[in-house]
Amino acid sequence: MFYDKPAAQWEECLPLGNGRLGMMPDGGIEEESITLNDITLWSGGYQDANNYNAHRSLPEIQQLLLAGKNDEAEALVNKEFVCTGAGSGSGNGANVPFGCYQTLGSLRIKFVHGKNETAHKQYSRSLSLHDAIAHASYTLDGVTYQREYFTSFANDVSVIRLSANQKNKLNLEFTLSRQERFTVRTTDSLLMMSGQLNNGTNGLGMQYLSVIKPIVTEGEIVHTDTSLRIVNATEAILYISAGTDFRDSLFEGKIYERLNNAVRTGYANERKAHLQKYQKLFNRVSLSIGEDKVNLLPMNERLAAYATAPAEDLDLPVLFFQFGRYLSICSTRAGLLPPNLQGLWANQIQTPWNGDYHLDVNVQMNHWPLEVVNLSELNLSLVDLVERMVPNGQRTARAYYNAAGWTAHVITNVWGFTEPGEQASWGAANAGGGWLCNNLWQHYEFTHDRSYLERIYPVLKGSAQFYKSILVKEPEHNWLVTAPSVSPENHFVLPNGKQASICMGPTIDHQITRELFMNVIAASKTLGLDSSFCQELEKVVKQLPPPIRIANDGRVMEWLQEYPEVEPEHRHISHLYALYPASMITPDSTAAWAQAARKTLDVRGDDSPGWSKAYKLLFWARLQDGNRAYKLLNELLTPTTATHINYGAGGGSYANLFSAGPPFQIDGNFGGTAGVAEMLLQSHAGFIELLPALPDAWRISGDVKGLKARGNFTVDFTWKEGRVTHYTITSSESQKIRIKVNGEIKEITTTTG
Ligand code: FUC
Repeated sequence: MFYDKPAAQWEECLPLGNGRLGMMPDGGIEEESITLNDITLWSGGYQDANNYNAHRSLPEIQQLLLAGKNDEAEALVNKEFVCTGAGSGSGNGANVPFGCYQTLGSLRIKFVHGKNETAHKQYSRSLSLHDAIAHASYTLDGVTYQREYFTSFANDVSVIRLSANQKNKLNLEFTLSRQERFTVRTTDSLLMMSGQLNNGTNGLGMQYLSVIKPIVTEGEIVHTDTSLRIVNATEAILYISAGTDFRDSLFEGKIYERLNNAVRTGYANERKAHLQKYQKLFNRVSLSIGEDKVNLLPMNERLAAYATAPAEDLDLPVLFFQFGRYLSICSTRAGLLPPNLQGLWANQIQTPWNGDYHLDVNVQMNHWPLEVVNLSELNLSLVDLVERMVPNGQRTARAYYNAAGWTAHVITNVWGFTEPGEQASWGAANAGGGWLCNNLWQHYEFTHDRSYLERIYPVLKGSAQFYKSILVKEPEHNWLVTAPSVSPENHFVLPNGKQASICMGPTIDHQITRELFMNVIAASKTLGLDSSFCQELEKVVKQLPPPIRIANDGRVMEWLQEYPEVEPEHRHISHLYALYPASMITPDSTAAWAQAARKTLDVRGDDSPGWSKAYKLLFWARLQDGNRAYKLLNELLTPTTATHINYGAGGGSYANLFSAGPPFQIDGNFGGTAGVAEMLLQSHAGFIELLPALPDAWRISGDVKGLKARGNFTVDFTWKEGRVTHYTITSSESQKIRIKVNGEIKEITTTTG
């Protein structure tokens, strides 16, 4: 990714990250601003926002729903069935107990250049996905200045190397700051910023510390009270170490330890160790489509050119795909936290929607590519997060539904929030817990790791216990359904003309319930556990509504009733959960359902926020319509600079390839990456299929190595003129499997490796 100017907006800065620390330099010439992040830095704190009386109003809410009085039920939900306190603070929760993911602050570097020339020459700024290293360089007054930045996967610090190609020409001053809650200190050779965020109760929330140590060649370091100056040097290396006390009271010592380790290791060795660790993950997958061409256009211009002639730049979708893999590697690691709404990168105190974990598609989408793009272990931070939610989820299940097991609604944070949100229309969705279980299950489907299945089984079982104990019989068909719930964030018109969201049995809930129960049954058989519980689940599955019901107009029904919709083009398409991420619909085995899904998508339309476009791309890939999937992918790559919230439309990509809702939301990147993989390889229908949704524009030729299929198979293949010309399926032990290649299903024996 290459640019010929410094970033004009934050969404043009190049993101670096090592799964914990993030850094986004803007490449400024006279002054550089670098946003710093730590994935754990959250305001707010642990709280119990359960309304323990809520279950008392459950019978009345359910009676109102059974009587078709959804509006009255909704009023009661708003009164009794929401969290106590401020909840998410309407998405602005930085100073309430829910909290907000926040920027760690900015590193500002002011450069003092020579006095003769003011205009720079030969500016360039770039990010290498292959190395996870960014560069900037320019010539001024006859001196070429270079900057190299990386967040090291080795000693877990960020590193910036600044240099001049003439002796003693490097003069600069740097400082650390934040919009609030910070103190800066210096010693002879260290710059430190520390502070404590608001926990929303007594103010004494999470503590953080950042420390920078410069090492200079031929020059000296001078300190002021709040900054360090580097005078007449030729090279300076800034080592930046940072952390928080999130689940770690000994954090300060570790910050200095990492800093000292990196300084001792030295720049060249740190860089080398960084490359080795990063590339171990990144190099697992290679993809090329058409002939490899070197594209020398700066990214802003390249995106603009792509928008008018996508077929001329077949490498851009490949870059976008690999960029998504890069962002996953950079924004999470096993044992830490999953990527949030902005992954790891935030430049505000009040990040949009608190930069939280939204459970009605967003955090799940963040993890959709991981298995197929061969980054399986990066799913484990989500597993940790979910396990830590369970204790509060059990309290929530009891408080609101008097139910066994655990549940979660629409939002969670690093503090284990599982209560409904503060408003019924979006906050009372029941799908959150079950949908998370789908992610946990996918990791098992791809890896077949039995000890992992043993680990997650109690979480899946607890969620199944919850759904089993809350289902009620609806009167028309005697199906067992959830009540109250909502179809995520959507609303409808009642016969009395009023609008409502609260309902009984939204389609997504019973699709999730069915899938979860089937997974728990399969898991219990594999592990030889709980046979009587499974028999009970088997009985309940038979009483659930069918996964897909088709309305009179040929679309998939989103609710139990054919309510008129308030917003037919609504961004959420939750009732197609059965198509993706579940695998209840395939164009061959359930053709009528597939047709209803197509109709549903056509009426919804394609324009929407980035994540919704990515979801539609995945749906069309599952429907094996490569050209429509490609259209959505290209729309996801539409250049934009807009940063205001647009719920309905306008998804695209910023110049740094971050996905725009708008605003910046990383799920569009991850969903897009999953979408490209799904166009090339699918494995959910009982066999591995190569090129299930290849668009005409990509027929020419291609080569992919290292993708993963369910059952722990590694898949490599090449194609020419739309036909697979060579393939290898590798597994640890030789196995017979079914594979669909060039339209034909056959049995093959895998290669061992
Ligand atoms: C869901 C979406 C919004 C936004 C928010 C973070 O609520 O409906 O578009 O993505 O998450």
